[in-house]
Amino acid sequence: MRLMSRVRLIAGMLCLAGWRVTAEAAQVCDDSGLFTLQNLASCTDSDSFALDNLACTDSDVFALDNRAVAPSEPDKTRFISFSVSITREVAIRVKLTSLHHVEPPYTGGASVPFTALEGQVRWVGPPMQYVESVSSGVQFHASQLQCAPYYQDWSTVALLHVTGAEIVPSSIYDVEVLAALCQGNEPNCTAVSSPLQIKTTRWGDVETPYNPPVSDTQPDTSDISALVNKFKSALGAPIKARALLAGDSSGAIDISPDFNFTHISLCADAFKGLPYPYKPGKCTGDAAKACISDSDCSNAPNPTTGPCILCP
Ligand SMILES: [Ca+2]
Repeated sequence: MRLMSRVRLIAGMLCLAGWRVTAEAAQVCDDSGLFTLQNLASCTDSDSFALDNLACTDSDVFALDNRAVAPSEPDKTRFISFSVSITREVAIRVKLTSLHHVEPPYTGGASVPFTALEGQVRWVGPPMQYVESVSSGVQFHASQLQCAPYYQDWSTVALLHVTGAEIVPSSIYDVEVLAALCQGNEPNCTAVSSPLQIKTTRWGDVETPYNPPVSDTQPDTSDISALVNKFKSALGAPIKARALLAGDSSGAIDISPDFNFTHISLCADAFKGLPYPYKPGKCTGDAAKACISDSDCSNAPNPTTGPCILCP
């Protein structure tokens, strides 16, 4: 039996067993392609396993990797964390699915969802190595989100923490991996993994219990205590990716400096019910003006600065 015939037979059997198979994915490679099934035994409901999780490389290796993007639990308030196991160049796309829908609402101010920016996509930028503190020297990898697609082999980065002005509390992100052949044609490319959904916790919610999954108001005093421990570099203190809260005017975090009291102060404000203090977008007519909705950019006295966007 020819290779692709066997592939189609396997796909058909899996389809009968309940897995999804998409027609467009089957057309990505020709008969000369190699087809591999990876990690079939290790998937769970949370792993976004799907048979349309197919990517074709320039070398015609037709691979199915159901663990292309694996989440790190539990989630964080200003970072999303995952690993990418594919050992070839791919780009990581982050769709801003739901931004800042705070439930229950903040008690000390308005809870405004950033709906104008929902549906936009960002890309994970080059991973950089950072330290938890100068004294500890414990290293980790993190990336900032950026507007342009960026391709590399990410498999050497065991766990990647991603932040940016767009990674905000009480939000939902869909993370996808794009094969190298998508370069220059990302919007129409079909060599894309299934999305992995990652949620952020409430503003200032850096320690268990987290919301979500709990539904009560977070943060509580244990979150503040955890950040005090981080400031003291105490054993068991949260990692930077969980503890860093403060950013620039749009909320973008500078990962490099040692953890400082600003983050504890913001957590204390959040404990008091104060809203998330940053606006992640910018007005097209004034890149320096932060916004969360078009009205932020179009209102008087400057009616020509809209709309509100994240990327040019
Ligand atoms: Ca908490």
